[in-house]
Amino acid sequence: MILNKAQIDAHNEKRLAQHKRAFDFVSGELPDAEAIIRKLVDFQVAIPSWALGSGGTRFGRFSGGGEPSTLEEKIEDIGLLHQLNRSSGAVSLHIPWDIPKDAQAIKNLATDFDLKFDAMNSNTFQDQKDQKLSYKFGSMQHVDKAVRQQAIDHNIEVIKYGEELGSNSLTVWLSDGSCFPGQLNFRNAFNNTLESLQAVYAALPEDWKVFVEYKAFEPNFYSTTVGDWGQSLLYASKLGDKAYTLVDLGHHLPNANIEQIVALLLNEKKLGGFHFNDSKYGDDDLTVGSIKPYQLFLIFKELVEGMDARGMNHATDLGWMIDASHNVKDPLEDLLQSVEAIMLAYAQALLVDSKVLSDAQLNNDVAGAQEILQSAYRTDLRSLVAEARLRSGAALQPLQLFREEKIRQQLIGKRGTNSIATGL
Ligand code: LRH
Ligand code: MN
Ligand code: MN
Repeated sequence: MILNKAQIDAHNEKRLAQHKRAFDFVSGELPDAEAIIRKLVDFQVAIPSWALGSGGTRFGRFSGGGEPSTLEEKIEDIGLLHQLNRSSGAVSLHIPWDIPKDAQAIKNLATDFDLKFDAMNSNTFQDQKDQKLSYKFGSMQHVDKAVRQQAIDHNIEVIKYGEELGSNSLTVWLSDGSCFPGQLNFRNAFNNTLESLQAVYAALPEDWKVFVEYKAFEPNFYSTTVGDWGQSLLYASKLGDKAYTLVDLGHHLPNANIEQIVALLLNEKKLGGFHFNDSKYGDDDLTVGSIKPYQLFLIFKELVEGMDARGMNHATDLGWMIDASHNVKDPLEDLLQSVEAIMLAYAQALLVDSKVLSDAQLNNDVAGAQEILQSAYRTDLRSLVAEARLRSGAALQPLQLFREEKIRQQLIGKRGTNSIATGL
């Protein structure tokens, strides 16, 4: 392991007095800081295996060096993140980018780092080297039944890998759609996709869930066959109780009210999982909270309220995953920032007094309702999130420790400057 407990302790020791001052100041003003901290300690966000290398754009890719080139190295990187913040205790794998050659060995390695396997992701949006039929014109929607069957078989294979690793959910994102009017019969595309998903659903183990991820556009630019939450909800409803919608924050048309979508999906018992990221224009996959942190808070406010209304466990009843990666930052620093942004938004949402807000709503007190939300959002809860980390044995300032210990330089020393992570 690159990092040991003594290094974390030494880092925390140096910052303890300053942290205590900030923490005492904030927590003294809160009605129940301890309840928030307990929830923060439990909350874990899965790290996607495909975010550990520099994500390229279609114009270029600039590796920072020391990228993990095997599944083992990816798990080591996620283990490192989890040591630093104790909030990244799960991995989300993408097949075939991360085929486990020896599933038991991979499982053991993950257990050594205290990591679980969250949703497995299938991939029918690229053609692989030895693949028989092409997905150029779609996979589950395809006019040729043989292509649809190939996509079904692939998803069933992904479930098998997931079972070996101890995962219990499958995320299906399809790039299926069309680029030009007339290219596709929408109804046939929908019905073919539904039939294919039904075949995958039939192969789902008893205790598994399937998440149907939607996306408005890209790579298809005229229509997408699972293009929005309405379409995803249709598929999920027709499939059955084990099928849910997955919300990826970057997959909406501009200005979509994602918090309202989340509230309604929860209300319908059909919200299954999340892909966190941020964006300014499209599916930019930028660091969570880097562009629209208030939106992130509003989404968490709906999540907390909706889950509480249904007596759900925040930490375990939805699949929480990051889906972000790009060109210019160190991927591990980027992921530390994303997790921090998620924890902060969650903490702020926990601070909202739902009873007081509900009273304001019942009285049509619009200004009052806004005050309640914004005063939670503007409370600086960074020291609470840090306190949760401290109590779980993580670093008070994970990113600083990553830099102090020159972890990227160590990874480059071990893996070289040209190692390339599989993924986007
Ligand atoms: C599609 C997507 C989907 C994929 C991932 C690599 O844009 O969000 O979740 O699996 O990116
Ligand atoms: Mn996604
Ligand atoms: Mn995406």
